[in-house]
Amino acid sequence: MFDTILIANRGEIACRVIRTARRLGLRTVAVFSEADAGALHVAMADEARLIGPAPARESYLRIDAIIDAARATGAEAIHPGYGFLSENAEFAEACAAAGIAFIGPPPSAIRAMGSKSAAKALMERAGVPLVPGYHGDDQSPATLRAEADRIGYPLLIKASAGGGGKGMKVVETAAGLEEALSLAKGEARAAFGDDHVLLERYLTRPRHIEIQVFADTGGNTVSLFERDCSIQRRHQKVVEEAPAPGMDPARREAMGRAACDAARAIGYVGAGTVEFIAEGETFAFMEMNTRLQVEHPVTEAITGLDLVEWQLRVAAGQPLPLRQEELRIHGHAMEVRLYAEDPARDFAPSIGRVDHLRFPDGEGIRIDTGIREGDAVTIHYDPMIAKIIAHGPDRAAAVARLARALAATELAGPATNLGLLRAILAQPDFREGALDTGFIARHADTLLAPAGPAPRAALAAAVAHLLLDRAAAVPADAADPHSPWGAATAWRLNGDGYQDFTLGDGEATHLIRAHLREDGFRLDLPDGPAEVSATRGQDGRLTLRVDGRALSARVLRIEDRLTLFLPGAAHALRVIDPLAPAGGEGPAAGRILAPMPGRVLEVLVSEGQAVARGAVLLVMEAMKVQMRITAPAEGTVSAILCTPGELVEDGAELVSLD
Ligand code: MV4
Repeated sequence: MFDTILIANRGEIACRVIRTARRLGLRTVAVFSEADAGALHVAMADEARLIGPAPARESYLRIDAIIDAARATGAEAIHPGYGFLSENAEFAEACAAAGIAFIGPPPSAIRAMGSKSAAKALMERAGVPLVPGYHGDDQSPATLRAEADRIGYPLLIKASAGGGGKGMKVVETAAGLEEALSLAKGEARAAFGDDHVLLERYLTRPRHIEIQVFADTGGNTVSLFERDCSIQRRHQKVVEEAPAPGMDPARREAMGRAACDAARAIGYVGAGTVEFIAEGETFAFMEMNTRLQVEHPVTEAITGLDLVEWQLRVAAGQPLPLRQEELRIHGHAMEVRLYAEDPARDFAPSIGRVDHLRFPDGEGIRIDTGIREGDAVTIHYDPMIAKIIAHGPDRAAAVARLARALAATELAGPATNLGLLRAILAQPDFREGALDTGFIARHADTLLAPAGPAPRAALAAAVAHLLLDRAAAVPADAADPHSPWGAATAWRLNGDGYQDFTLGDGEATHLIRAHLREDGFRLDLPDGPAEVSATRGQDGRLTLRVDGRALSARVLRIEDRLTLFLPGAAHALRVIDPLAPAGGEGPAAGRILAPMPGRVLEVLVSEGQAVARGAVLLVMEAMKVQMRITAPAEGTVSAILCTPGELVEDGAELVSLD
């Protein structure tokens, strides 16, 4: 086994690799960019080396800088994690040339899966099932037309060099073929510099089922069973689970065998994933990911294994610790990916400091994260904050544990997809295991519904928090803990009977009067009065009774913003000071600012133009996502302060409106 390994990655996967290496007694070296000097993976490693500025191209993708760091620290092996250089054959070769073990497959295996067409041809020869289609070199219009008519419609055109759904076009009927081909080829040329396409029969309600494989250098290859990753949004996985709902032993064995055949056909070594598309009884090879995947923890949960330990053993030349017949599935596991992205902005990445972060630690719950409270999510890297993984004796137990964990997760700072995750887990079809890749789009109206108005309990908790804060502002008498001033219950504060609070809730403003009572207070809430009592516990949580119902809540205040964590939901409110001067509310009025650093793509308005509320003013690109910047109110464009193509800082003024 190695003495020292370097982890050429960041975030949760770097932390996760370090944890196993540490358990096995290995010394760990982290690399980091200027943006990550204070990151968790740097703090966890035994040693850390700065490799360049924040942009990945200048740091985590710098092969030379990483090899230099390994040489300088005496690392004998490099774990690439996922993303970045993990599927880069040149990096694997550079490691070998430097006499450093690459903890991953041979470069030839990475290359074999690089082209979709070539991979399909290889898989066909290895007897791995494929979707009926055409993946030949002859790209002449006559051949593509003849092949398309042979395959039948609906048909799917894919870029040979593509991945992740880029350059895919569905053709419904023969009449649409030529136009779709020219669109697909144009996109493929622009995105990959290669306009080769392949044709496949289009499956309309497929499932994404993938097989985790492992191979050692001695020719042993095993399947660690399947994961179902059908719950995706725009080709981004959101929920992953193992085993796949409805999988029977015969099909599992057939898919496991096909995946091992695929791995053997390319001389695979290490951890890999063979992706299949499944519909009804059939399954077909899609692609192979030649790395450890984000969702590997669900496989670890059901097999009881540590896949990073297996990777290290295999890279050190050891045989696989178990044979196929020794591998078993224990219970069911499910993972969700918590992303910093904003549902109100079509899930564009959301950045900023994570002001508050609490994960539960219930039975069967695992949290993989590289972020601590106070850390920032930046534009430079993937916006995943954490993976939340639940394991239980069966699927219902795993879902229940995961739902409970999500209900107890508290995060304030960047916007997140936590509401979507909770909604998916509550969805009846999901609970029944009726999954396919169209699930989120089909249920968009319920899953992506905007947050409604704050419920009574949230308003009550907000007012209770503000009352208790005022009580706490009275100097406490440390020598007399039983002083009525220290017991922070509202009715002791003053004798004038009531206090008023103004809370903003989205567009609405609520004036809430709190009448002080012997044992709490009565609130005049928008939909009627409520009897409330509240105490604050050691951990800062409020224990409330609202209309006789007990509940626990946490209220977080940052300036005028209140975040309320109630069981299973968070609500955002604003504290409004009715005495503050009206109008000119802060810096935002009339000034349209860049919400994050990025590039201006297009300016859609001109000076002097009248715009309606919600009108698109310009389009920006940030974190690889296009975002439309809209008018917050009706007005007239008084100045355009940016130009298409310009790189702008976070908070830069883009347009001003009168
Ligand atoms: C397909 C398909 C339907 N029919 N191929 C999308 C990404 C790429 N890896 C494969 N993809 C698909 N290929 C045929 N012949 C539907 C998809 C697809 C998809 C696949 C897996 C997971 C999510 C998906 C979402 C949309 C489309």
